[in-house]
Amino acid sequence: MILSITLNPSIDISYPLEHLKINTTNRPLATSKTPGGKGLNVTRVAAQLKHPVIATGFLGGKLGEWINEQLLHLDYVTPDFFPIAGETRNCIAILHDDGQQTEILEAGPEISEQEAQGFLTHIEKIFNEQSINIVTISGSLPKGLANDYYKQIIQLANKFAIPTILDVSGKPLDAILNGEVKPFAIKPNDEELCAIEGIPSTRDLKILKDILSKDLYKGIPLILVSLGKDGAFVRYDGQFYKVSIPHLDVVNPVGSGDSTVAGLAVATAQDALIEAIVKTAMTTGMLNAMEKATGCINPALFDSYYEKVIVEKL
Ligand code: TA6
Repeated sequence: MILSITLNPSIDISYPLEHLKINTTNRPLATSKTPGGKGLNVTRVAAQLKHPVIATGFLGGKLGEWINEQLLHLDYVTPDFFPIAGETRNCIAILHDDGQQTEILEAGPEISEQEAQGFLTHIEKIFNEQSINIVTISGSLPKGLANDYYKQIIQLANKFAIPTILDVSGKPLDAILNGEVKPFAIKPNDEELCAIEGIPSTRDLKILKDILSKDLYKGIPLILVSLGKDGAFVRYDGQFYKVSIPHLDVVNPVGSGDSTVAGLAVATAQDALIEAIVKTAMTTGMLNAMEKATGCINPALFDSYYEKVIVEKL
């Protein structure tokens, strides 16, 4: 069983537009609204692989109720959110001009000290009562939570010997890299990794290898750096891997990183070997990019794309 943690969920609104016009009115021909925030995309894709998931995090207000309601209808998903006084947010993705993607992400509600503490007790209860074999932690920290809040969650999971996959960026990721408490895996993309280093984004494997060899990345067994159409670069137990993927006709790349995390989580929960873990993760990421909906895959295509992922030891 996966426990997916989304501290700042959202209703993801997608507006496809042929052309985005600035400083005037745009009228999308279609609109889709889905429960989102990175962790809920992880949840949906893991469930599409028929892997049971408990989805948790903070939910509040009418938008929170809508998300909970939607999740209740999904097979393999059990929502178990911690209620808050604030209102859950909306996030907008505008897909326009031949594959461009402009996102408007609300900050979300403010979490009180009491709610922050309450949530830690809530997940401790889940760890005690459910048989969780992996935890995914994804997305931005809502206002009111300290940058080391993810550390507290990982510490709790570590106490129960449950591995964690952390997919966050910016200061919360810095806090983990510079701290003593480590997750099992992280999944930065090239931009996020290079931002930590303060260098322009690069996909040069030699440079990426030098970065991941630094002390800052010690203590994290699995690091998967996603490189978009160029596949991924992986470090697992001190060994480096280059991962190549086939050419894709990309329909909507939003949520592909989250879908990669879903694949990582499912294969890790199934005790797969590293090559299979990486292939599963890349396959779910690719399948998401080929769907219109965010955080969604077509499981019927899984095997054929899985075969096309090449993992080479370096
Ligand atoms: O990765 C895409 C996405 O998950 C959208 O679905 C949207 O909800 C957003 O990212 C949220 O990101 P955040 O880091 O703010 O949680």
